[in-house]
Amino acid sequence: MSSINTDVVVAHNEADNELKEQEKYLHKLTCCFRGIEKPLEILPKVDSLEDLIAKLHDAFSTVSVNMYLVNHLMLSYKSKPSEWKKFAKWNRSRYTRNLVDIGNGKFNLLILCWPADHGSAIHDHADSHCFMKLLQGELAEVKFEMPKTQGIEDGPTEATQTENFEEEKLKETATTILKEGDVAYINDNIGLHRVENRNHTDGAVSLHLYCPPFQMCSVFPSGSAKKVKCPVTFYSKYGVRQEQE
Ligand code: 2CO
Ligand code: FE2
Repeated sequence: MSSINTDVVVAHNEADNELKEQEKYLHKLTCCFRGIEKPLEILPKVDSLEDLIAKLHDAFSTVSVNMYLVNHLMLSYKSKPSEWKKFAKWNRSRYTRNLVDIGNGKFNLLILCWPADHGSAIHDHADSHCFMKLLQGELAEVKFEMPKTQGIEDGPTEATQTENFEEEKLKETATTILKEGDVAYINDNIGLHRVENRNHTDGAVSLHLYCPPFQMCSVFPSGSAKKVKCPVTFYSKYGVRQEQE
């Protein structure tokens, strides 16, 4: 006769509930967190990528999370290619997303490799927080206002509505050139962005932290308010190429 260890089941349910609570909490924080530009003197320094990951796990160990600390930790890491090279897998014709850590399901850390003259489509971040740190090279971040017509990506039924909806051109708000060490921050309340490596010869590498992690986001391929849901995939995980992508 098989038996169920009820302690294990209860522990799993508690962990699931904590994760859900934290997801809700993190989504809510996007209303007011706007990112910081410099590390904070009073907070701990980061020695290495391994140390960064350990300190991030600590920062996310409770339901409430100090986003200033998370931002500070991302700013404090000094890029050492020897520490991240194994994760940086390139594809010459597009940017790649390489998983470094899944942060106990509470956040994820990715290394993105941007070949010369390549960039992303305009996209959102599924109501999550997005921190992007330049590890090597330079990237341009072009921001856009979130279009007012929301929640109708399945399409309105009347033809006229569809036309208006498609015609609403996204409004560009700012362009920032990110250099090695810089950390950009965005969430859907701030707006949308497109990221580009404008250099014609050199690649760029960035470190991204998303919290909570997400599996789908929206892209705006025509530069209008018409959005398309897209799954986000990993080109490699923990330094190992994923063949299915
Ligand atoms: N958000 C994009 C992605 O995860 C990269 S642009 O910087 O946030 O693919
Ligand atoms: Fe992004």
